[in-house]
Amino acid sequence: MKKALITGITGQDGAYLAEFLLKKGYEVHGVKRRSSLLNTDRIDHLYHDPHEPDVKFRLHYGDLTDSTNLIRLIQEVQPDEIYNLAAQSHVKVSFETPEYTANADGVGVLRILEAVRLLDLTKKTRIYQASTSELYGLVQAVPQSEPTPFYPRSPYAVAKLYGYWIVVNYREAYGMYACNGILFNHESPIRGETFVTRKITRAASKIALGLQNCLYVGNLSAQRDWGHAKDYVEAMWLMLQQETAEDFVIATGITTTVRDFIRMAFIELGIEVEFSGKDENERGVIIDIDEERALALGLNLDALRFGQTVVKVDPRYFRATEVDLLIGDATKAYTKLGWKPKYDLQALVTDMVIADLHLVKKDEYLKKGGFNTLNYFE
Ligand code: NDP
Ligand code: GDR
Repeated sequence: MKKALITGITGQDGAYLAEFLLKKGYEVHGVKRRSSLLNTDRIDHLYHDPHEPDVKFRLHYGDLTDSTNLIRLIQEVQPDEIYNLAAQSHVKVSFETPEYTANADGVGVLRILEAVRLLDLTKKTRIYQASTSELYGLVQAVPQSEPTPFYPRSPYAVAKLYGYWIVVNYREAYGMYACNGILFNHESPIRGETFVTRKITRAASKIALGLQNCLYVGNLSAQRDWGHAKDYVEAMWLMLQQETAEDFVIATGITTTVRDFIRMAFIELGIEVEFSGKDENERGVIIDIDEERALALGLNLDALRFGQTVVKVDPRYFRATEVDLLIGDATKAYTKLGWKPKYDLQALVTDMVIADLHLVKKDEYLKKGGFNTLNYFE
């Protein structure tokens, strides 16, 4: 039975990858940071009491900023495969925490590579590094593929640039099986709530139920190549099953503006939104409501009206330096890995909106029954 060690297990990709590898028969070890509250919601369905027999999924405390911890964990687990998914992964937040981001997202990668080398596991342990389309940053050429030059545009991307190159260097210097997945944006119903897609699908659901008035966003014209995280974790695994380690772009090849993603999310709920105005004054207004669809979804029609402003721009969400356009060319992955995404953008939007609508309704139902919060301070 193969053993995998996943850093970032509590994140979106960590959860989907753990589920994927467990289905493949792996023993999965996840690295989790200590936090004052449990933050294992995404992986609770995979967890079993470690006292039960034959437990295939185990969690360990750890942190990418702590080398001795990583050395001990890797020694203990002796993994066949390490998936380094842990990172301070929010681009905007990286402008506020640049040093920490460099430590975790850049030097953290080195710590893993060094641990494997020091423990003499270079021939046994294969390493996947979560690299990113943010490396392309300021557009040099489109679509972006493996040979496209990098031009990072945030402390996050610069840290990931170090991670990318240190993986290449250790592969060349020590013959390690280490590779970079240059993954374009991938989303899902368990995407972090502050990334733009999830922020949109949650807000659209709340607005449709009359629980929120308006969605405030930043740059509506940014274009992203959005795929589904479920498809992308399969590509990570495929990269570690090849004869030789190589780096791969993973993308859908379709790019969409934030504005169009918003339109699609509202349309899913039977609400048509039209945008007008420019830059900071741009806004999205309801121009049509498909009442049949809205009623079928249990929306609050009384709370929705034509002409209602449901999207506004708030410059606080602008970035000091922006990545305007990402569109990936994953031909190498199609040919060499035999990878192809199963979800298109429409299927992704539907999956996210329906899941969020359900979640918001559930929260509201619990709130009405007085069950959704425990008020410790009353
Ligand atoms: P998430 O933000 O959902 O998850 C990040 C994970 O890393 C969380 O489990 C988090 O733990 C953990 N983490 C953060 N800092 C540390 C640290 N210092 N030590 C240990 N663990 C830490 O990200 P995603 O799942 O979306 O992304 C996974 C990886 O892929 C990241 O490296 C990201 O940069 C990269 N990536 C993501 C893309 C995407 O579109 N999703 C595209 C390309 C690359 P906690 O729960 O405690 O915060
Ligand atoms: P990104 O994702 O920066 O591409 O990084 P995010 O969803 O945060 O932003 C995408 C684009 O939308 C614009 N935007 C907003 N973004 C957020 N978060 N909130 C807003 O209100 C908003 N309004 C407009 C942004 O400016 C940007 O252009 C993600 C992360 O998962 C990284 O870890 C990963 O490496 C890359 O994707 C590929």
